[in-house]
Amino acid sequence: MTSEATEPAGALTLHNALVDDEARTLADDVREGLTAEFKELPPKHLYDTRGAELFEQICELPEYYPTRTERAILERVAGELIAQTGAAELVELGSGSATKTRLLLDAMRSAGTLESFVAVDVTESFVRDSAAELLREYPGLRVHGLIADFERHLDQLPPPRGPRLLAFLGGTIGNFAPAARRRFLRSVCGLLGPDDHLLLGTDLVKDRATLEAAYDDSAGVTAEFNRNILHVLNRELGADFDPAAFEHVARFDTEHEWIEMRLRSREAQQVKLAALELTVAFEAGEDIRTEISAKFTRERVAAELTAAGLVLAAWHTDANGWFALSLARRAG
Ligand code: SAH
Ligand code: AVI
Repeated sequence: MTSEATEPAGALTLHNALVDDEARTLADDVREGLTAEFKELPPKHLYDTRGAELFEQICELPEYYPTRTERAILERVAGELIAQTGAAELVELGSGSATKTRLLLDAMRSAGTLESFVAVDVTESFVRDSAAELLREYPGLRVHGLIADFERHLDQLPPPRGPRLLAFLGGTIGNFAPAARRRFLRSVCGLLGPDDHLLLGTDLVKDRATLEAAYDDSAGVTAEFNRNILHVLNRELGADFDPAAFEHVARFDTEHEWIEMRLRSREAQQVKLAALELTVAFEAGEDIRTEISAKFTRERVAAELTAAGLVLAAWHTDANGWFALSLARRAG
């Protein structure tokens, strides 16, 4: 472990919480997910280096409104959020390339509170590259990169360096199944001290056509992102998936109010996963669910925060009501 508590200003520390552990998680997740009656893979395995690049491309697509909508909200309210929280440390979970992060860091710098930034992401290249870039761009900033699973390793965050703003942007909270989301929000609540806040980005319920286009773009980038998970399994687990034999499917489920991304087998086929000594049979038309992306309302966000011991302190949205940023703190 690094000694980040004693690091001088302008220093970069990195810690990898995954190491060997991660390969075992992939194997366990895949065995469990592909031998179940309804086949499913956890979305975090979409993000190897190629998956991370494809996600970056998705963020630029005309159909994919969440990134630019959240950025526009942040541009408008970052100063107000920092005035309200007095944050000296920004901790970003699932930070990716940390593009929108700059808006918060700029506001902290203008307010004179900026001390440190902690990036937490499962994709090593994202953490290493963004940490190094931010260190260059913000002289004197302490940067800690934590390569970790935010569902399992939040106990490995460094000690806080002042009032903390814990940001979970992009709508990534929507990628949890409901029970995992509740667990996650409770563990976030446990991390917050009386001076700390959570800043949560959530995509909102809207018309089906807009939602489905965002997850099934005309350039086929999201389809490639989805199929990339099969390339991950081929490489990491010696599997022999033919990604072209699976169709990309993205549908809005109105009952659950979430988008489901699936890979649909075009034909009856068998796939071998050598590292698991496992053969998986697919019927023609059979699906693997690779991601859910839940869409929220203000009432749902407030209720889920309350259930986790948090309280909604501010709600910011765009003029269309397409995306929201919620500021929350511990109740009581
Ligand atoms: N916050 C950025 C990136 C969102 S993409 C934005 O708003 O644009 C989702 C990010 O979460 C990816 O960088 C992915 O690598 C990361 N991620 C997904 N599952 C994760 C997990 N279980 N633990 C840590 N990071 C995860
Ligand atoms: C990271 N997450 C919020 C994205 C989403 O919109 O659910 C992932 C994604 N999947 C397909 N396109 C983008």
